[in-house]
Amino acid sequence: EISDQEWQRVLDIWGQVETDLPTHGQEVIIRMFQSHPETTVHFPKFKHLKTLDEMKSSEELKKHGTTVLKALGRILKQKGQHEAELKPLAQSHATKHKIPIRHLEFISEVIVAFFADKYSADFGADSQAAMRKALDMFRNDMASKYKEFGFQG
Ligand code: HNN
Repeated sequence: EISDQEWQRVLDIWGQVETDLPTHGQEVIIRMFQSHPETTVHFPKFKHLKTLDEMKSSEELKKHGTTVLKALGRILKQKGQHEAELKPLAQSHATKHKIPIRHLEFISEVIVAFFADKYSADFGADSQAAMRKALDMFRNDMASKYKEFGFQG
């Protein structure tokens, strides 16, 4: 169960993230690629990006990061009532992209660590814990949907 206060903490920090989705999105994707290189296999279109500088200068990577954070923000704003937002995403990630739940966990870790670095004053222990709960819920619900689509994740 996620309390109103916890959702408030999640959406407060999200408000800061939304002031610049492309920069935040870029950083999340780059941190994920660097800390979990196995996630790059899902992205043939980024295979040519070898160095950190190349990743940083890729407009395509930035665009994808924006897409991911936009989708995540839409979900978080539902405060758990996210069936309509989640279903199509679970379908494409299960049946088309075949993204293991483990990889969803990687990005969750990256998001919490990055926000904690960047917003140390406004994203303290309670906010981090709230964000973790929200991302756990997202991932659990993705996992159940995956099973409905016949993907074990
Ligand atoms: O559903 C779709 O296929 C639309 C594109 C999309 C969206 C809205 C993708 C997406 C693609 C297709 C990219 C393209 O066609 O340009 C791929 C290959 N994702 C992946 C792969 C991996 C992946 Mn994700 N996504 N995504 C979204 C939206 C949101 C979204 N995706 C995620 C993770 C962790 C991974 C593994 C590396 C991911 C998350 C967490 C989210 C936020 C809800």
